[in-house]
Amino acid sequence: MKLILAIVQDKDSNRLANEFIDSNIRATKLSSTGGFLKSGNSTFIIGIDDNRVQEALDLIKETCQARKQYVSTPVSLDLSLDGQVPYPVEVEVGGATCFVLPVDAFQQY
Ligand code: 2BA
Repeated sequence: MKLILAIVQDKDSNRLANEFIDSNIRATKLSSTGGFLKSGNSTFIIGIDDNRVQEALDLIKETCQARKQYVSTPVSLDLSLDGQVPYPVEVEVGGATCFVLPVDAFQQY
């Protein structure tokens, strides 16, 4: 058995949860926050048999799309001005960031 941790954008999370139900893939959805953008995203915990890992990853890949986002970053002006002005920087947020971990034991009570 493996544990997949999949961090996806909130916009894709409901559709992905429904795809998991349709495919009989058990998952838990957590609300999470990206460390860089500090905005909400969703993390799925998926416990799955080894022989279905690729199926789950394919489903995530098909369902989640990359999008561009703008983040307002204070930038120091290298001029006589002392202040900082917010400067919009384009960031491409990936469709999904996935980790696949081994599972030592799985028990349900
Ligand atoms: P955030 O940390 O909010 O990052 C959003 C996007 O900002 C990233 O998209 C990346 O394009 C950009 N970014 C992140 N850190 C950066 C930096 N130090 N400098 C410049 N740009 C930066 P993704 O890479 O697709 O990541 C989407 C979300 O997945 C992340 O949201 C974070 O919540 C999670 N994530 C990505 N890599 C991770 C990792 N190695 N470990 C844990 N979580 C990760």
